[in-house]
Amino acid sequence: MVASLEETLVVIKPDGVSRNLTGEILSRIEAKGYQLVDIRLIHADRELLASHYAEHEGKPFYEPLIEFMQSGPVVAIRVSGHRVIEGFRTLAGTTDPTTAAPGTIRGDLGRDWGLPVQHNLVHGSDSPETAQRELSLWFS
Ligand code: IDP
Ligand code: MG
Repeated sequence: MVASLEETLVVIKPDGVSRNLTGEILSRIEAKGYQLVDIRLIHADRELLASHYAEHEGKPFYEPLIEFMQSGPVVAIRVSGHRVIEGFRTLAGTTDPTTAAPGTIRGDLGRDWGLPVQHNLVHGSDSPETAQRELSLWFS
């Protein structure tokens, strides 16, 4: 029996788009073998971001995060593949780009800029439940 296909939400954050890394990031997802199912360039509003990042409300980086995510366009992508949720988070690397492993998107392309929120290029859903919720928010 073959495990069922999975979908995840990837968002290329404003730093990735403004640094012209959209193609590089899409290319890593494609080269890994995942399918791009849908893609949108969006200027996200506060309502969408507050819902997307609800779990972080009250944390010290919450307001800077919401402002950063509104600072320019982002690219939202619906990506599919077996174990793609876990697989994309492995491609992305850990949250802090300074210590993210070389070979990952954050480790190769990101760095610390001394700001209250980490500019780490990409978001990826972290569980099947989160992926469903986030995909319906960004692709409704
Ligand atoms: P993730 O994106 O690796 O899943 P989360 O913990 O969900 O990380 O945090 C959401 C985003 O908030 C991160 O990608 C990063 O931009 C920012 N962030 C998280 N933790 C910190 C922190 O301790 N300092 C600054 N920014 C943070
Ligand atoms: Mg997260």
